Amino acid sequence: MHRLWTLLFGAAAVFAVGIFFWAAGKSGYWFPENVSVIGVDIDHLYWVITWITGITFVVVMVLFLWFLWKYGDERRPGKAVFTHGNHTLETVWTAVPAAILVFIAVYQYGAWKEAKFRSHMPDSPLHARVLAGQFEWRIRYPGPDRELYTDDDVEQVNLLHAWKDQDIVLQLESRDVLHSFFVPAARMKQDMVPGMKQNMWFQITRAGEYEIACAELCGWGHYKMKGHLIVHETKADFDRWYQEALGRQNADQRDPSIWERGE
Ligand SMILES: [Cu+2]
Repeated sequence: MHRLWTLLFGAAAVFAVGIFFWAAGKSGYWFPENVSVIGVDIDHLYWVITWITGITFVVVMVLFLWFLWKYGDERRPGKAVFTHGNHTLETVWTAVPAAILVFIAVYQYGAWKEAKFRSHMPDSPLHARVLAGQFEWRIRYPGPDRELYTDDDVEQVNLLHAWKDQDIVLQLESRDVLHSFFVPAARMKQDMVPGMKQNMWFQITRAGEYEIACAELCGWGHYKMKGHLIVHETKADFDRWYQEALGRQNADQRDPSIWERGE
């Protein structure tokens, strides 16, 4: 009977590992293709850590199942022997994970510095301010004068426009609870804390439309807190879009009927 359980446990572990490899090889089940400069390093780190934890998982599971199998035999003669630890073994299994953690800490330092250190923030003008709130992203562009809250600002909900190969520098703020600004295709994520201004920066290498998701459970509507990052081919394309959006916004604001609609 015990051995049947061992087989069942073993089957669950093999199944989990199998699913992992199956999903990893299937597009749409894993991360979207990386389209950012920093994403190359992040993906590399992701796989280094996945291999370390994966190998550890397999070794631990094999040992675990082997012990279950060996000592699960009811016909084993004699009494069970209890032991009270082994100093050498304990030292080894504390030192090895500690060494691995120190290795990861040192190894990831370069990528973390590029992605998050304020001293590595590109020296480019602010692209947009992102104000998170339950349950939307309000995105405000400073416009050609590069100043927020002036007449040439454009404000949109859930749409972040930019252009290819641009240093996109964002200012992130939350007006209510914790949110997290996540662009999976760029491998960038930043928590947003009410009362704090955070910066985020990245560069997209391919024009297209990418998902922006909230990665912090922020309330009942968390699931629908989704935006789109639209990357134009050139800055000229972006500027064309900007002028059009600005014109439309100003026309709407001048149109008095907008205030009467539906009221
Ligand atoms: Cu949220």
